[in-house]
Amino acid sequence: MKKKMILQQQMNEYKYHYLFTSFDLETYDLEDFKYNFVNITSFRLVDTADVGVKQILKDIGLYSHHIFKKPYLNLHFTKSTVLESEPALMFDSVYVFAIGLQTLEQSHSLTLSNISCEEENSWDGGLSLINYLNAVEWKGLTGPIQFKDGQRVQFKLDLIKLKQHSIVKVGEWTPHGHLNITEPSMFFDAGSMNVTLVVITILETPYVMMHYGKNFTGNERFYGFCVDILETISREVGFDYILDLVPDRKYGAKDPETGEWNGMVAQLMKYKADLAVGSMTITYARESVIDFTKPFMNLGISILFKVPTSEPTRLFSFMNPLAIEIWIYVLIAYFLVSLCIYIVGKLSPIEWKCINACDLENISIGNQFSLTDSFWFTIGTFMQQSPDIYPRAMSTRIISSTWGFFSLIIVASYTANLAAFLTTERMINPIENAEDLASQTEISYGTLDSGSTMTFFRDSVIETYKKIWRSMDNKKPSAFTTTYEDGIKRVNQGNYAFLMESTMLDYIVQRDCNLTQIGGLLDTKGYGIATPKGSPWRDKISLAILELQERGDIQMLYDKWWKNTDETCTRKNTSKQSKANSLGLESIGGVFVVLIAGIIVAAVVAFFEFWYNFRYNHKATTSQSVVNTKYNQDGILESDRNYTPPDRSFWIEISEELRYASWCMNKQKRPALRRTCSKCTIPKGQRINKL
Ligand code: CWD
Repeated sequence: MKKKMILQQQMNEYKYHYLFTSFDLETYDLEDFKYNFVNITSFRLVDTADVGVKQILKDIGLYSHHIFKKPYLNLHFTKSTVLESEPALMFDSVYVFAIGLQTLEQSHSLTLSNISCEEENSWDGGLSLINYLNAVEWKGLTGPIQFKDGQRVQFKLDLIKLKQHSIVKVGEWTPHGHLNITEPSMFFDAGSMNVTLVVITILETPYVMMHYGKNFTGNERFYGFCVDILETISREVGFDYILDLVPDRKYGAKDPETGEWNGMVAQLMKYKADLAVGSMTITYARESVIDFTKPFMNLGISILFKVPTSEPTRLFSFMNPLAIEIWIYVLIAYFLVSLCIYIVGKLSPIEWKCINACDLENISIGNQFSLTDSFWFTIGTFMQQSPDIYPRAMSTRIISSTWGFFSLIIVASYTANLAAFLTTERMINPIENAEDLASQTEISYGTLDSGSTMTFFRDSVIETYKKIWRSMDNKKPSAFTTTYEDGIKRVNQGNYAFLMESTMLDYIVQRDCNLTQIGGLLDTKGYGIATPKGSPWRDKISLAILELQERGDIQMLYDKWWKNTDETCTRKNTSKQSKANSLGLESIGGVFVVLIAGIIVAAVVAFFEFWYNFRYNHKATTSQSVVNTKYNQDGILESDRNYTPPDRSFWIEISEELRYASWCMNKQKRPALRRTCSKCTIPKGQRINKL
């Protein structure tokens, strides 16, 4: 299989084993396979590390320099310090032939006689030369050389294997001793090997922290949540590790202009480390250049902000339980209902009462719903007091009961919400979520530099987040902080919000009561352990992470580093705050609808009552069995036997009545409509003599 095909099929992983039949593996370009733990095994003929081979190569170099003024013969014979097997074999055979000839020359003359084309005359020295060649024993470029019956019998083949950084000799094959493997561990699974991985990390409380001082060296310097996880995983999977800090103290972000990566991502891409452990977020951009294990922790971006100050107590705080528009609507409803009762009372004949009913001399008729009484009646009902006016007509009763129901709901809602307001401390919170943050300019905000939070806003297509990014990007001095501690410091100074990862945010707000989380999570993602692309450790570590999660080990470690410390601050329970909100129209608007419906029904009923009365009086005027009335100077209706009302239509009557009502006071002219006093039934034939 060609190298290109192996790469195309992505068969360059630790799962694949290749046995090369060529003796020239060392001369191939294996850069693409080196760090992927692909198993490549082969034999080699020329051991360039051998002292004898080195000496021969040195001599060839000197010779070529002497003859061609070049360090090596330019015959595609060599490639830097390695030697292809074919030229090496050629060199050895020429050398052996030269030794044979040299030995032959000592007993034979090497001048050749003429050759005849007719006769078959063999060369006398030929047999001797074969014998001398068979007798040659020499150590050439391809190892020890010895012949038996014209066959080379003494030679060795080195068994070689591709290790992470180079090709190493792992055994030897000889025709007599057969295969002797000197490095058996090289053929075992990476899990059981005694390997030491280079692990890079970044300081981030409580994930990775550092002991400073001479007493701590090597891996002992580091401690924290991620260090504990790494230690547990290394025992599970079976590897040793050297833990060190990433040189530029960055997680890793791609420069959009140069396309270059920095931080831990760059270190893994350059194969300078085998693993990157820390609060390293799995992102799409990173996943395309390095590999991540399964996440060991889930999180999202949130807003860290200073705890808002308490709202100062105001003189009119008692109004807070209801929204201001509700107060206005209640006031409007009060005026409307009072006027309606007044008008409906006037229209409804039942609301007209005889005064001095049995004194036929002074009989007069009055209405209990004067304008001031209507207002008094409505406010009395609203205040849950029983006023001394009792509506008698159906229309006025409908309005009264609807208004009573309205008052009951408003007063009950107000009382309940007032209790909540009095028991909770109100806070002034200038921002509630990311939208609030984006739409204001007073509070500045930022993220950690070159981290996934920064790239989240930079690459987002959501308008709010794009706006946040533009604001942060243009901010002078920079909105980005080199460490998250800087961000917290700026939040504590005030007027600054820090967009950060929720796990870290939880850790901070549990310890600093002056800080709080604003809103929910803007996204969801996870922390994983990063490896170079194609690393065999990725799957093994992923399995270990899943096992640790299922066993609850990761939860226990979380509790250890987040909760079981004395540093946590005791916070007042602020959960009630959000519940004590002013009641708005959307909560109690329905009660206004009921009230309006009641007013309309009452108006309709009043209309029919008026109509009924009109019909009744129309008939009565002809029979003369009722007392006709008129208004005296004091505005009281009085009976008037001399008064004969004009015979007018219903519509003129009702408009007259409404016009009278709109004058508001009783001290007006007599209305056109004749009123009846039910209590004053006049015996047939008797007439009222006097007003
Ligand atoms: N990181 C970040 O981008 N924002 C944060 O608030 C914290 Cl605590 C860390 C780095 C991030 N985890 C990454 O991998 O880039």
